[in-house]
Amino acid sequence: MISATHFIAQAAREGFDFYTGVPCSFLTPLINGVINDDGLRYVGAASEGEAVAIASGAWLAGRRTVVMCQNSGLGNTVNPLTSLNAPFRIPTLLITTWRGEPGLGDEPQHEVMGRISHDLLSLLGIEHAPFPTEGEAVQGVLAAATRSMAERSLPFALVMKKGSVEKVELRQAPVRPRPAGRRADWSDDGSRPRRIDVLEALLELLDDETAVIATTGKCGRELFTLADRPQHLYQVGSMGSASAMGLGLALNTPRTVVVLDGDGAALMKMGNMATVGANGPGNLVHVILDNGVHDSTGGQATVPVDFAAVALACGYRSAFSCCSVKGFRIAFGEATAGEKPALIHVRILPGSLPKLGRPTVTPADVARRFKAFVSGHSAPAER
Ligand SMILES: Cc1ncc(C[n+]2csc(CCOP(=O)(O)OP(=O)(O)O)c2C)c(N)n1
Repeated sequence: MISATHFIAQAAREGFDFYTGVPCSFLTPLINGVINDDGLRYVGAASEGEAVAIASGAWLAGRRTVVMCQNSGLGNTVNPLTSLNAPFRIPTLLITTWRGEPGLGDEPQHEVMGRISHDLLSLLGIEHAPFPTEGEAVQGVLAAATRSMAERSLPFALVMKKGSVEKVELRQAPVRPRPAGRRADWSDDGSRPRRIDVLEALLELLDDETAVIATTGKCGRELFTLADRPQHLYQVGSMGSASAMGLGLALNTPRTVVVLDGDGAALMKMGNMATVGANGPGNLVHVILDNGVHDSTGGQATVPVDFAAVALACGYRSAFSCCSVKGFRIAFGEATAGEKPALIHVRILPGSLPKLGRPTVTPADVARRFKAFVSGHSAPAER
């Protein structure tokens, strides 16, 4: 058995300073140790996939990240690990437990995942090693993980057996609901804009210092077609992860972060909004471009939701509704000048440009260009 403080201190020596995840009883002492540590930030996520995206956003801001989860949550990480971390080459230290280890006599719901966890990690192309169970082994294991992450620029996993870490009592401040945020409705009789009209208006309104993360599908493709700049990140995959990545970034940079989401994507990972609201980054503007359909895949209907109401219920400090370019301009001005996190729900028309480009810069290059922009350096800084 090792102590959580020893692991955390050794990890800090390797530069790991940002933790996120979803608990597991095997992980309890380590998570408690991280939460108890005033020098560390732990972001509790609603799902393990969200945690992976939050960590990716934090990495873009120059942090070294750790994602902690139960192996039954590995399934929830598969989408961002394969379509975000892999193409964008974003590393993270993934600490996953080994519930259902054969011979352990664990609960039936862990049996299958217990049998396949290591194979699943290998299939995902993620190098992995056992989580250390002796104090003397910690430094070497972390050094090997760091080396692999630096060489491959991909996640590395440590698989934790039951009883690896000594018990730690949790000291945690209660999470209190936030006071009600402000709502403004700038819906008018103007004709509904197309997504490209809103993006054009946004590009006029944006300053050169703001970081923009665009959701998967035609949103990012339209943004790229209008303008390709280091301050843009086109999240070509990981549907639903834009706001989580935006959160991880916003918590670690003074820059304003604008997340461009789709209604389908926002619905897919609506738990993200609860995490955004609770963590309350004062520099995040979350824009949901709501065309009522999955436009990028042929226009299949989504379900109607009052996203401004959801945002306020989740603790966003302000939320705006609009359905015209004029309304969007007012809402964006108020959102950037006012209390954040802010959400702008823009109702738009389905449809896209007939000739739409796709980002020609590789995701890995987009990520490094964006990371350099966020850090304020022109040359990419690899960590
Ligand atoms: C996990 C996952 N499921 C499905 C898809 C396929 N897909 C790509 S874009 C998209 C629609 C996104 O809808 P929305 O967020 O509303 O944006 P819109 O296309 O309307 O701009 C879908 C379903 C995907 N990329 N990833």
